Amino acid sequence: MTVSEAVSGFIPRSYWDTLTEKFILLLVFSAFITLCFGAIFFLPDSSKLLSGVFFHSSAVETNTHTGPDSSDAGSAGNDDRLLAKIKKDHEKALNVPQRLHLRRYFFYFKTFNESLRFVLISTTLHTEEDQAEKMMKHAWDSYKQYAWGSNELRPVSKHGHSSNLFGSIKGATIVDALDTLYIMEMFEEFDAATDWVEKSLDFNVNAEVSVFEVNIRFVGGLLSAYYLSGKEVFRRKAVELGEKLLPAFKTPTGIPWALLNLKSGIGRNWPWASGGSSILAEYGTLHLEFMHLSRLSGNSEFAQKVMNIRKVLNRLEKPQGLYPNYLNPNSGQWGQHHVSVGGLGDSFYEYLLKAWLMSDKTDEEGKKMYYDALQAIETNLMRKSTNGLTYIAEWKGGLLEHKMGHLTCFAGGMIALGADGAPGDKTGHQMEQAAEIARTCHESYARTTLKLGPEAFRFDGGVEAIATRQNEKYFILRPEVIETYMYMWRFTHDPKYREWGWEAVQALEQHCRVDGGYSGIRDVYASSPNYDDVQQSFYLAETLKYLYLLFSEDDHLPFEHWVFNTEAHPLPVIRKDKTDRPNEVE
Ligand code: DMJ
Repeated sequence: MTVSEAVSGFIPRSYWDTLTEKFILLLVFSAFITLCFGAIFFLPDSSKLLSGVFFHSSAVETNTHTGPDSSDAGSAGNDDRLLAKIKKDHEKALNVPQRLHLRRYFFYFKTFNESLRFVLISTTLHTEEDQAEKMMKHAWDSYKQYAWGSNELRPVSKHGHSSNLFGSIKGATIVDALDTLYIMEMFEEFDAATDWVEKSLDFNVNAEVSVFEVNIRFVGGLLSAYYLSGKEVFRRKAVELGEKLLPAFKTPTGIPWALLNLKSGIGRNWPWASGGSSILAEYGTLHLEFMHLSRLSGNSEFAQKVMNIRKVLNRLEKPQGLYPNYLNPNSGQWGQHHVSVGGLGDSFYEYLLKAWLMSDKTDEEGKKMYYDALQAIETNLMRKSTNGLTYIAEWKGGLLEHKMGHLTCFAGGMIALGADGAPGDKTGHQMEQAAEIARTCHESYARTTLKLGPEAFRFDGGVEAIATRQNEKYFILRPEVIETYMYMWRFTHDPKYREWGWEAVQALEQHCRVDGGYSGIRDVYASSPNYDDVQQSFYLAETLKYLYLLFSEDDHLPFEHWVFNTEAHPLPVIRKDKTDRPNEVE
């Protein structure tokens, strides 16, 4: 006999039934209350969950020290200084809109800054990441010591070097390196560079410059420096230079000249370019910077100029859907039918894809042009060697030249970056293509004596991924292969990409590092390096930055918020929602 049975004998049945019901109800109710409290105390913090979905943790959050060295007082002090520095930079920028009276102003740094979703200070510093920073320090210090103010450094003879691409504009290395210094938290060096820009960077020169080179290195470098630091001088200089480039578009079609005298505004094309043509990779690599110039100046002319280039291209018949490298700016007709994803063509394709990504995926025209072009490239230019190496050949009037340039190796990263948006279920296919190209480019390094890639390698005459011509055996510190490793690492996390990047670091240290900086080499198949004595500005802008990012956390300049211009200068995605003003073209 149970207790309830015993008790029930003294109490009327109906009363007992009512009591049981009430008891059960009470039990259910208290269980419910316990559950609710449990949910409040034990479920994960919902605000953190939301911030994971909508925002990346801010620099401030990551440095409240969840990282491995949170107990390290020295490091905490460092972080505090860095945070104070970043805050100061950003605060200065908050005054920007009030100071501008000249034009209608589209861009609000404060709003932009509040919506910044990238981490400026990583929580962990890998040895490899550290190594990239040490290399940057050596390259920068050497430039500063021997060539300060010149465009580039001659690291062996230890003096300045100037190529005629920049006319008599000076300081290409300083402007190209600004954002790398900032990203690597080399703030003392960044401040020295800023000071030089403020006092000495001068575009009032009576000299002819390459519109493309000046745009990707100077305009791109200044824009990134502005978006990272918020310093007004960079915005002002970028817009000033952009305005000086506008006369290049004074042609019957609006397709710009390759060369422009910044004082007279007179333009012309390279004398060697087919029938006076402009070059696809040059006029096609202005879009990202010019859209940002319109946004930062309120002057829609920049955007109109680059949108017009699209119009001209879209009116033209394309052989097999391909874009020839030469286009006459007077007649609007194609020149010689030479198609390449390397030199003369490369960054045109890159900018179609990135224009779409940078527009917060609203630029449907750019998107369509990119995926259509990539399909035509796959059909007509992409081939597999006898031993299974995928490469992108060059196309000359329907005939293939089975050669791939170091420059073409950027395509692995580009295809990976675009794979996610590929139409018709092609994402997996494009990721495979990207991985195959990365493997081929790695082979082009692995098959040399010095373990650095040649300028161009061939797939004919019984060779695969090897340079056969003496004038294609040089290596000038180019970034494209490392760039592709960086994209592939971010998208796949396959450790081989970091291993390959590390191989490149070792080869650079062993064969290109000299007492006065880093030098290119003339023959990667020779048993020891013969230096060309030039430290290219893109070595600091691109090669070392991509190496650093390859070994950084993924939330360091995440791709969903930043797009890299072709010189590796990060530009923010222009948001279509109200958190930021769109790049309206009137
Ligand atoms: C860089 O200036 C840019 O990446 C450009 O698009 C191509 N060449 C160099 C680096 O190799």
